[in-house]
Amino acid sequence: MSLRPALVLAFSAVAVLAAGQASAHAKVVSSSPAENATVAAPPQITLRFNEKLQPKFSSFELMTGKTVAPVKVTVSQDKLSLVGTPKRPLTAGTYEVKWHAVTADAHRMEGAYTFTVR
Ligand SMILES: [Cu+2]
Repeated sequence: MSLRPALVLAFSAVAVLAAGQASAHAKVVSSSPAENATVAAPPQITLRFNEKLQPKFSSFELMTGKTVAPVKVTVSQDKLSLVGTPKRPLTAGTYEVKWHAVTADAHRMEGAYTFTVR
C-alpha cells in the first residue's frame, strides 16, 4: 500500500482550511446605538467591523419608514468603523441602518439593523 493517497488527502484538507480563513467576511461586531436599542437622538451612529473596510465602497443609509434621513458617513482612521453624522437631529421614530462594506479581500457584504429614537 502506498502512502501517497493519504498525503494528497492531508494536503487538500489544509488547503480547504486555509481557504476558509481567507474568505472570512466582514460583519458588524458592535454598534452605537446598539441593535434594537431605544435612545435619545444620537449625535453619531457608529458601526464597528471585524475587518478593515475599503472606504470608497463602504457606507450606510439611514431609513425611517420609506424616507432617507440624510447622514454624512465616513470611515474611521483605523478603517474598522463607519461613522455617520445626521445632518439634522433625528426625530422620534424607528430607524433602519442599511450598511454595505467591501473589505481588503474585495468581498462585498451588506446588512441592516434597527434602533429607535424616543
Ligand atoms: Cu471576505
